Amino acid sequence: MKNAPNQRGAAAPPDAAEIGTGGELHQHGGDPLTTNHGMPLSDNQNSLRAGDRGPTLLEDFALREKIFHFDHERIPERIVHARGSGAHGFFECTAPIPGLTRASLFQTKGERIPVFCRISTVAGGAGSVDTPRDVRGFAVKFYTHEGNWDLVGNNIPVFFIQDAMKFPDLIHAVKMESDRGFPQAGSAHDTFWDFVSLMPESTHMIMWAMSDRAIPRSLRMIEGFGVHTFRFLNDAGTSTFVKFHWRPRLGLQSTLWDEAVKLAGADPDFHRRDLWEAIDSGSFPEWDLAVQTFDQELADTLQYDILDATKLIPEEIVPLKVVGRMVLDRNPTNFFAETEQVAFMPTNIVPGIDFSDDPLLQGRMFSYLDTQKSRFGTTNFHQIPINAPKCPVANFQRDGLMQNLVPTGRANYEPNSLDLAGENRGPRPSAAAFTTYPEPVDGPKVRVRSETFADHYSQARMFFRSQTPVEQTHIVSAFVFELSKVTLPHVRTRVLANLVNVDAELAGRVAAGLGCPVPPASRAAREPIDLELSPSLSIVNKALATLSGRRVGILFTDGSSSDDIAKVAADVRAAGATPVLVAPRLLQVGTTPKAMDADGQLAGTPSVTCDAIAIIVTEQGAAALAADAVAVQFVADAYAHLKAIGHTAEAQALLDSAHVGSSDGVVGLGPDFIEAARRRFYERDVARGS
Ligand code: HDE
Repeated sequence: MKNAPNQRGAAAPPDAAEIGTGGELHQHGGDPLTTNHGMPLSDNQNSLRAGDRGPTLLEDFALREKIFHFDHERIPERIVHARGSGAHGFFECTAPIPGLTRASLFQTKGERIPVFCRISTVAGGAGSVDTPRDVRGFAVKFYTHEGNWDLVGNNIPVFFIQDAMKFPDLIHAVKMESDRGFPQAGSAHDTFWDFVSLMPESTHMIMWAMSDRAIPRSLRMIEGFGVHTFRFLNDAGTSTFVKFHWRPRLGLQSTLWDEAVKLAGADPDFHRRDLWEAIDSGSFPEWDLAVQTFDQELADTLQYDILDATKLIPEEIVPLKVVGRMVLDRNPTNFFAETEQVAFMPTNIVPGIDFSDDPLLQGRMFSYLDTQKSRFGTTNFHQIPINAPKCPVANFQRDGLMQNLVPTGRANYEPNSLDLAGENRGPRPSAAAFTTYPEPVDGPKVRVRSETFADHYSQARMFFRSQTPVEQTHIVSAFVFELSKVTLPHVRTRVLANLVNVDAELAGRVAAGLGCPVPPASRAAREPIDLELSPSLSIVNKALATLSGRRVGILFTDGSSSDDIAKVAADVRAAGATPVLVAPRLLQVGTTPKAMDADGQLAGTPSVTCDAIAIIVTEQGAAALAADAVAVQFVADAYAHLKAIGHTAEAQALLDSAHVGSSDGVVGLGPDFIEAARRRFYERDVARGS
């Protein structure tokens, strides 16, 4: 009889040969409940006590094991990027580039390899909300044939600082303040603005952080960037510089600040839920992976340094070439085992890809391995299934805390001559393996910042002036909001003095919003220049007209036509979106001819959770909803948040109560509504002059 590892047959005890390797967790219904050591337990409700009202006995090893394990369930959360959501998927090479790189994943058109992707906020703790104004981490682990390649990037193509030496200061400044323990997950406080105002190199990144990029609609609708310049190496060892870009197939989309704030209350897990539900329903998020490749000659023509992570190379100068796509098609089986325990490291690199001398990247190459030792307490974290490569691992590293492998043979050092020809001599280095690009290096050992890193304002200016007017207004509002929370006047003044170097009008508008004078420009290490604008940096310019992957709220109430509701829901589905039925009551709403259930009760499903709304009501229904503050807010918010509103003619009383004027995007139901729902109506924002 063969026994399953964690099961014991009631009859004859298994002999040693019959006991499996064991240890795997059986969760099948009806399996005997056991201790961690595999012993079946008869009672999971009561501790062992002396008499039914007596003290608990120290002997109760089952109670002690259970509580002991529970007490140690947490591992240290990530110092940064603690709050994240992950998913499995695949990367498919769509346009091989063997001339540029010998990396195995870019060789064969159509070849798919598994990936795990984790998208995160930066500043907040693991339990913080999903929608603060923050950078999003965008980390992908590619399980290639030649080891794991981790592309650990962000949704913004530049960074706050140029040198790893300043990273702990930056993070200390943005995280909750050390005496008071707040604010959580927010940059709108003294220490952050104090630090960045003293670090003019952060100005370009600050412009991005104040833009709508930092308040995304969905993790499925963000871009991703490797940020640093890397190298590709081909078979001949030729090096080409490369920057990596992820482009969402669903289009880039952000919320408005008011939406982000309301979402934080309506659904603190909005992004995590959105990603989970999309994958769960088979609507798999997808990104193109594109590269910008260039050589030293091109690098020499640029007015900034390609090793400076506070600079980007506009795609108008070096166009993007799509080389593959990533599809996330499977939710994690277990959040802790996978999303929490995944350990990304920029040093996880594969043959054909190499680092550049970017001083920020160089510092990261120490930090990630080091931090994993704190998080996992052992050097063996690479053996955890989510981190283990899906190709052979062969070396002489041995032992250590939580060693899960059982190496065979005598050879645990190299070279050895234990078994000259045979298996037992162990692995050897091979000439075809990873080799570092032999870049000549020469110079004195110094602690200096290169002169070529000195221009802190020109790209910030280029970014601001490349935005559409409505996006510029959002940036101004974000500065006003954040600086209004700063209590130290000299910090506000210093930020404004830096902004004058970016754009005098920007500084003037922010100062006007705060009600203070515009100070003289701060002294710039290098005078900013006017670079060519880059329209591709605007979200609005490249917004896709699509409903795909979006949510459309359908507000109805007693008396609404169930046929009309079904029709709009079908149209929404046909456009690739999810209809969300919202009513003042969850169940048995008195629609005709057939009563219907809602997906969400009105107060629990505000319109911020949707991308467009349809109002399907009778005159009576409209009158009832017009008297309901929650319904009025539902409609007013959809309008203020620039969303399409489709409605029955009878809905007018509700529209009037919500002060919805006649405007583009406020339409009847039918094809007009589906068409309108594909976009946001930025004209309303301009008209409002916010
Ligand atoms: Fe990170 N960063 N970082 N970072 N980073 C971490 O590693 C660090 C930087 C990024 O979903 C930590 O495992 C230093 C840039 C992402 O698990 C830590 C510096 C970019 C994630 C660390 C940087 C990133 C991290 C914390 C300056 C974009 C989350 C936990 C030299 C290109 C990955 C961990 C995940 C996580 C250090 C700057 C992206 C402490 C020292 C620039 C997406 O090792």
